[in-house]
Amino acid sequence: MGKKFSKVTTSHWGAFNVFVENDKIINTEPFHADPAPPNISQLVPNAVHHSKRVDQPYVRKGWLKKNTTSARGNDEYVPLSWEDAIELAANELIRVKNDFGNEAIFGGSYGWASAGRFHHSQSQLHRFLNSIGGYVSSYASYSTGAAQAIIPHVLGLNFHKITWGEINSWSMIEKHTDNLIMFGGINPKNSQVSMGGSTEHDVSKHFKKFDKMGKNMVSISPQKDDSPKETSWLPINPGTDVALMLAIAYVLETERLTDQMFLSEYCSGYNQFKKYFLGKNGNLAKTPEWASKITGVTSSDIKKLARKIAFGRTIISVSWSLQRAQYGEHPYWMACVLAAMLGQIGLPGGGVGFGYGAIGNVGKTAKRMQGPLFEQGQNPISDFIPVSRIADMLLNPGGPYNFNGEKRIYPDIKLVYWCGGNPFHHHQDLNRLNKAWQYPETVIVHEPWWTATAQRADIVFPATTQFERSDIGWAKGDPYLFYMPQMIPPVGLAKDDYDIFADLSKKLHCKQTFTENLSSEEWIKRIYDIFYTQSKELGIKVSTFEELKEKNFERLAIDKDEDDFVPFKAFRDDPSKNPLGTPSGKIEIYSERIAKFNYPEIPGHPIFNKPQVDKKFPLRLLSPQPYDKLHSQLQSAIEDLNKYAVLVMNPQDAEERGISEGDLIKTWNSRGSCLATLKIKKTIIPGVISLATGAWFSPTKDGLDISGNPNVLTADTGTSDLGQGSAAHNIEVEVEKYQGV
Ligand SMILES: Nc1nc2c(c(=O)[nH]1)N[C@H]1C(S)=C(S)[C@@H](COP(=O)(O)OP(=O)(O)OC[C@H]3O[C@@H](n4cnc5c(=O)[nH]c(N)nc54)[C@H](O)[C@@H]3O)O[C@H]1N2
Ligand SMILES: Nc1nc2c(c(=O)[nH]1)N[C@H]1C(S)=C(S)[C@@H](COP(=O)(O)OP(=O)(O)OC[C@H]3O[C@@H](n4cnc5c(=O)[nH]c(N)nc54)[C@H](O)[C@@H]3O)O[C@H]1N2
Ligand SMILES: [Mo]
Repeated sequence: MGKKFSKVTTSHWGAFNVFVENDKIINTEPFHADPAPPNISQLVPNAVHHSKRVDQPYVRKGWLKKNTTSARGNDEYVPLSWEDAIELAANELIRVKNDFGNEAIFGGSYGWASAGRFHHSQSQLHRFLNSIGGYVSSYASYSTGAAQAIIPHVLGLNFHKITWGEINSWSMIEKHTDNLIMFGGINPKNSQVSMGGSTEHDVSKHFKKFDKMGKNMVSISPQKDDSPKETSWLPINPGTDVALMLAIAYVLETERLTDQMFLSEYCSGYNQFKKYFLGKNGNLAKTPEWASKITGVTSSDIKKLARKIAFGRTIISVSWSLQRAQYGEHPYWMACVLAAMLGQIGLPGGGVGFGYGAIGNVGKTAKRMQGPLFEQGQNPISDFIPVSRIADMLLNPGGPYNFNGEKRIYPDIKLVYWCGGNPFHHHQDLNRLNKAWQYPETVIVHEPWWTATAQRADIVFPATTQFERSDIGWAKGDPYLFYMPQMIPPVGLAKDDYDIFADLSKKLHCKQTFTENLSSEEWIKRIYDIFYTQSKELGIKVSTFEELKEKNFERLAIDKDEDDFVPFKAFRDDPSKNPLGTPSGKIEIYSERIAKFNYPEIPGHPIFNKPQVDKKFPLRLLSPQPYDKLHSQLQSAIEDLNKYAVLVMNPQDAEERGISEGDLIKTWNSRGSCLATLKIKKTIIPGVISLATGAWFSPTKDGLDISGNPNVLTADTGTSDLGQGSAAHNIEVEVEKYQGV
């Protein structure tokens, strides 16, 4: 490290130049090859050197004194030396292991942490916990919990395999698609981000091109801003997409616009499903007139849309947000059914699309190769929870719950270990989580910053940020490879997660298993060398480790490989030779297996369930991803900019409530309340408001969250017994001008 230099690094929001002077990051600048660089990097210099960094290890006073009445989130912290902190944490891990077994340790530790293949926080924690005998893990993600459960039943494939394989690339859409029908939009704002990084942000560019080509692009969403201006907007009430899809199905069927051959050859159960939407056997017919009242889309618009998409090549695209809501499995199932009714699955540029734009690398054509990987080892404990059932688990040890056909029992957790995530930003109904969080005997957290989660830990280890260590940067779907150089020395007494676990593993007598006697530098070289050899075997030219270190980054020649890949083509070409992984081998419009689960909210085929309403709270709250940051990361720098949380509302709702642009607004429901600044926009439909995620939960004594975190309002219900996913979107609330100070 010199006195003054600049180098490139990467992050979940892409690559950027970092300028360093006297061991401080003083500036960042966009990466030359990024056509639309996110502004997020601008927060880095302030955030990294911020006073809200955890400067050394700490222990919570009440925990140290075994004071059971002192509450997490409302206590003081005592600074510790590294030696004492490691000793304390190691002894506590040993105690819990001996007294309760490893099945009392929860190490799910959901979160995005930072880019970098070796210093990936969750991998580090999981490898460490595996070395000490395992942990209760978590399954699936907040992003796509419901999708991960329903899609294998319907299409017989793992959802991630579809996202990274069986999907039309942007270039296939460009070449073949006529109708791009986007439920929940496709938003370049969200495509700024991708796990591990997205270097060339080009989603907006695609839309400009599609527009010139005259494609029919319809965004069906409560917010106009959910897709680029080149698309046409069909406003819809949140949580009602399935009603619209059913009415489209009704028109297709009654006007004989379905592909009968496709439905009989490639699908099972259409006839059973047909009875439901046509209104046989005591069902109500799902006519456009029926759907119009529910969705707010006129019946003539519904008919027009159905007739239009029946001709030409059509993609039914569903954003991830659609399934991050109560009953979120249904829109995903129904999107597959619509694409099947149109006979489009398996045709180039046709079928169904999940999560285009949700994260930047979906739909990119770079070869999906295995990147450099830090092995986590085997977890001897098989118990897990669906990821967003954390509060349920802590509140109901030994309690039963349903999940995807299984009757399961919640484990009795005594120790929670979190590294690289912020549950007090990301979980629903934070006041409930706050209660549940008091139950375990010990909570250990590694964090660079005093986040809301760090403030609720018993032992806090100060972690380095990605700028304080070197690593390899690589992401699925991205053609770039980075050597991420260390830019500055660790801030305060921070240590790398790896070194913290190495020290703990020594005390727990598993240092050899955890570290294999390698330093982090040696590990990085080792995992890179394996990647280098594997790439060579695949015929892909990559630099040696030393060369990459010298070059800082390189662009691999891997983009064109999957250009002409047609998802589900093998199945379409020969369904008996290449059946799907469903019980019938076909697309399951009706699923015997799901029907047998006997979940009232999700019978054997997709249905429309009315979102819960409460007259006391007439507005519906959406809580999408923030534009100017990644979740709650670098939030200390955002707070310094006096950028308070912003609540978006239609002028009609504002007028009815006598509130104006810039007012400080209290949003509340039966679960909690929070503050945000009002922004009035016609781009959101009346009756619906939007407050982005990303704040550091900061409740006052009276429980009012002044940070503006929508999760004090959201419901911790699970999408359904099938997926048990996060149901964050579409929550009932009311607002008023805040009268306090
Ligand atoms: N209401 C509502 N809530 C939601 C959603 C929604 O749509 N609506 N979306 C959900 C979704 S999809 C997601 S993915 C989650 C995201 O939730 P999270 O992934 O938990 O959010 P982040 O803020 O990215 O948390 C990552 C944390 O890791 C820390 N970190 C960074 N680098 C390191 C490191 O090297 N070591 C350690 N130890 N820590 C590090 C960061 O400081 C940060 O606190 O939110 C969910 N919550
Ligand atoms: N800048 C930035 N980008 C991100 C992230 C970030 O933190 N910052 N996080 C990333 C992560 S982890 C994830 S999982 C993805 C999430 O990607 P998504 O889940 O697709 O995104 P959201 O922002 O939750 O929601 C997108 C839009 O869906 C609309 N919507 C909500 N409910 C409904 C509904 O019922 N029907 C219809 N038709 N529309 C609805 C809302 O208007 C909302 O603006 O984003 C990623 N991208
Ligand atoms: Mo996510």
